[in-house]
Amino acid sequence: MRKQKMDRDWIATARTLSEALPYLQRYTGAIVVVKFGGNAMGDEDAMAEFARDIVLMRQVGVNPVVVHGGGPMINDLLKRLGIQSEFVRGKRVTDKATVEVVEMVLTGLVNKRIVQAIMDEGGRAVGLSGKDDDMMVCEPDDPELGFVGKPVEMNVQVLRDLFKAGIIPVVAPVATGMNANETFNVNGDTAAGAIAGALKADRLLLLTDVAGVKNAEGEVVTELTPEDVRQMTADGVIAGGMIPKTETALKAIEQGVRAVVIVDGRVPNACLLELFTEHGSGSMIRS
Ligand code: X2W
Repeated sequence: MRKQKMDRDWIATARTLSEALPYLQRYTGAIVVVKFGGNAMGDEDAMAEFARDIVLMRQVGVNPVVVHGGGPMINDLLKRLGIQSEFVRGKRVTDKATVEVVEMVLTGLVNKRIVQAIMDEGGRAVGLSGKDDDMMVCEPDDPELGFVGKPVEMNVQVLRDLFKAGIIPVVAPVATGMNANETFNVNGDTAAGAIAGALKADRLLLLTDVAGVKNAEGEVVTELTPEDVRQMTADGVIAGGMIPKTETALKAIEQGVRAVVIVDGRVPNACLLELFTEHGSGSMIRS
C-alpha cells in the first residue's frame, strides 16, 4: 500500500539510493570476494543481514563470491565427538579424524546454511568446496600442522561460469591435494585470498569482529599501503590475529587484487557501507 504519512524519513531513504548511483556504476561487473568467518555468523539475524547484502550486490551487477569459515562450528562437533583440537600460529592442527570433521562441518552444515540464507533473500547460490572442479589444489602447509593445506594451484573457471549464470558461489575452504584422495583443511582467510588472487578480484573483503588495523596510538587506520603494513608488522604494531589477515592481503595484492579491506563485520550492512558509500568501513590496503 502507498503510504503518504512520513512515519520515517523516506526522503532520506530515497536520497541514500540516489547518492549510491556513482558507486553502483563503479562496481558493475566487478568481482568482489567476501570472507565470512564463523564468529560473524553466530546469530540468525546476522546471517540474514549478510545474505541480504550479498544478494543486493548481485542485484546491482557485482559478481560476489562468498568464502566462509566455521571454526566455532568445527570446535562444537569435535567437542561432541571427544576429539581434542589445538591451534598453532592461528591454524588448526589437523589429523585424519579432524580433517573428516572439518570437511563434514564446512562443506555440509555451514556451506548449506549460507546457501539457504542467500536463497531465502531471493538470490541464487550454489555451494562448492575447493575440491569441486579442482578449484583449489594444495600442498601441506607445515609438517607440524598435518592436513592443513597451502593452495598451490587454482582453477577458478567454475566461478566465472557461475557469474555468467547469475549464481552466487559459496565456497568452503576444504581442498584437494596433488595425490589421489587427499583432503586439506585450509584457513578461511587463506582460501579467500587465493581465490581473490586467482580471479584478480576488484575487492577482497575480510569480515572480522574488530574495527580494523590499528596504529601505535590504537586508532583505526582507514588506508594503508603494503609498505605501511610491512613497516607496522616489523614494528610489532600489527600483531596476533591480525597478522594472518594482513599477510593474506599482501599476497592477494601481489597477485593482482586491486584492494583488500579488513571490514568490521559487527557494523550493520558492513559490506554495503564499504562498497556503496563514501564512508567505507575498516581498513583498506592497496598500493
Ligand atoms: C580452519 C578452517 C575454518 C576457518 C579451522 O579448522 O578452523 C585452519 O585453521 P573461521 O571461522 O574463519 O576461523 N582451518 C587450517 O577458517 O574458520
